[in-house]
Formats: sequence, structure tokens, C-alpha cells
Amino acid sequence: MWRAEPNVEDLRYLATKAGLTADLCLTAYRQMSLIRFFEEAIAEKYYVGKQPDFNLAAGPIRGEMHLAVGQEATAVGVCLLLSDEDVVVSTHRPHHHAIAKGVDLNQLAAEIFGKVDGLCRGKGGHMHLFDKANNFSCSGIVGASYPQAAGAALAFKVSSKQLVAVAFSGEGAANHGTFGETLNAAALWQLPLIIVVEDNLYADSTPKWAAVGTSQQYQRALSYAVNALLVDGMDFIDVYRAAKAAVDRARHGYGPSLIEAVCYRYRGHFEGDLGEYRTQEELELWRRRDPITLLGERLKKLGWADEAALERARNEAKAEVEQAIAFAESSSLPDPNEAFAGVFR
Ligand SMILES: Cc1ncc(C[n+]2csc(CCOP(=O)(O)OP(=O)(O)O)c2C)c(N)n1
Ligand SMILES: [Mg+2]
Repeated sequence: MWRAEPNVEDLRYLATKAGLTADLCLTAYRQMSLIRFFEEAIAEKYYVGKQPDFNLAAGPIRGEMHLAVGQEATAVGVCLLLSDEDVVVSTHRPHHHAIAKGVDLNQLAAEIFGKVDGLCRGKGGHMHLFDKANNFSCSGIVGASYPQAAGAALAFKVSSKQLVAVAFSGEGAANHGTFGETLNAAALWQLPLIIVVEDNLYADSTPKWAAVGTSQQYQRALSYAVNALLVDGMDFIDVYRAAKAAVDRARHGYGPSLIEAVCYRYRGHFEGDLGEYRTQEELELWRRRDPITLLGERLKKLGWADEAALERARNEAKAEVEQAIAFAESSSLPDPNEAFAGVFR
């Protein structure tokens, strides 16, 4: 999947042809840094009070935690092309998508901490984030993002709105029946739907080679007559280029696309995962193509940003994260009397 690094002229050509500018790339760098710092801060808080027995119910953040450190380029490369009104449906690993879609960082942090100022007043937690203002949602049900986003895409189509719906998923989710069913309906009805499969090579501890007959999901999409693109998910420019083409098609009536982005998660499937199913060498190999470092280096090579500008972007992102974590920590737990308000019974 990895290509040789393009020379600077080719890089400039590819980036500008996709509509990228120095400003947009710097925004992407800042967003990706924001996601990285946010998730690292959440990881640090998550372990408070959980050691030595790893008690899931202890500490300021309770329950399971799935982080996407390493996968920032896919979220930002796609969501930079979306408006507030476009819909994003995410997964059990949702923070990078939420931040890239513009979900308020304070409300996101507070929800993860189970606090009353959270997106769902603390009832959803990290896997169930709903934000009407930004048309963002997610759920812990693997494979659920496809039909949900297709529903939104169908609504956009019948109401003749030039909006798109994006379903993010992992590569493991693409083994669910919902994947094929959604691809078929989306092709048949030419829905403005974009499925983004983040192929991080593992579904929990199962490597994809042990679970799937074909190594690439995009081949499955082609067989349903859905436009399909395979990209390097560690490369922001490659993701953006493909996403721009897919979003343009969808907005202008040319139907659905699937983008398969090959990427890697540096942390465990969940926090507490010992990761015995993969080697340290593999992890190190992927870290060498870190998406944030790669974009930073390219910006310098293109003359689009210098180290001082990158550092400023990182510092701004860090300050924003610190402020959001402090907001979440100082927010109150919900009143127990609210437990049954706003839920199905
Ligand atoms: C319907 C359903 N089946 C099983 C699970 C348990 N489960 C949670 S995450 C996961 C693996 C998902 O892998 P993938 O789609 O590749 O996403 P990744 O975790 O790699 O981001 C599984 C099996 C679930 N949450 N929902
Ligand atoms: Mg996976």
C-alpha cells in the first residue's frame, strides 16, 4: 500500500489539484494534532484509579475506551470537506471523527467523563455521542453506521438537498451483512453516501487475513457497482484527494463511493488490551509513517509552513485540550433523578 514518497513537484501538483492550499493543510495539521492530544489526555485520565486490578468501573472515566491514535488523517481528510449539515455516522472508536466533524470539545470531553454538560448529559459515554448541531452520531454496534448513514443519504436525495452522508467503519465491520445490504441499496438508489472503511488491519485481536477471503474491501464495493478508492490512510493528502472526488460525485448526483483507507492504531483495541496479537516491530514500522509527522514534513518541504508555524498549531491544540479536560472535570455528575429522562423505556 505504501508508495514511495513523491518528489516535491509531484506533491505540489497532487495537493493543489485536489484543491489543497497552505491554509487548509495547516488547518488539517492543527486538527490532527488536536485529536492526538485529546486522545492522549483521555488515555492518561482513563487509567487514574484503575490500577493495579484494571477495574473498569473505577476512576473518573468509567467503562470501555477505544482510541484512534494513529488514525487521525482519515477523519480529518474526509471531514474537512463536509458542512455542519452533512451527516457523519461513526463507530465504537468515534473521537477522531467527532472532533473532525466539529463537535464541541468541551461537550465531548464532558460526555466521556459522564458529566451533565456532556453531549448527552452524561448518559451516552464515549461510544454513544449524539450531536444534532453537527449532525454527528455513533454507536457501539459494529456495522450499524452503514444503514444509518444510508437513511440520511436517502432523506437528502428525496428532498433534493445537495448534502452527503458519511459512514465510517473499521474493516472488521465490513464483514457484517449490513455492509453488503447498504452497498446494494446505495448503488440501486444512487444515494449521496460515502462509506469510509478505516482498515487498521485488526478487528479487536483478529487480523484481517484470518477473517476475510479478500484482502481489500474496495473490491467488494466494486462488485456492487459502487465507485471505490483505495488510499493510504496515514497520508492526509491522499485521503483528502479521494474524499474530494467522492464528495463531489455524491453532491452532484453521481451516487455512492467507498473509500478504503489503510491505517493503523497505535494503542490497543481497547485501553487495557495487552496487544499480544501483534509485534513491537510492526508497531514501530507504522509509527515511522505517523500521519501528523508526515504532513508536517511535507508542509515544510512545500514551503507552506515552517517549524514555528507547526509549533504554534500544536501549542494552540494542546491549550484547547487542556481547557476541555478541565471543563469536563469541573462539570457535575448528572442528578440521579434524571436517570430515566430522555431515554427509551
Ligand atoms: C454487532 C457487534 N458485534 C460485535 C461487537 C464487539 N466488537 C466491538 S469492536 C469489534 C471489532 C471491530 O473491528 P473493526 O470494525 O475493524 O474496527 P476497529 O476496532 O478496528 O476500529 C467487535 C467485534 C459489537 N460491538 N457489535
Ligand atoms: Mg479494524
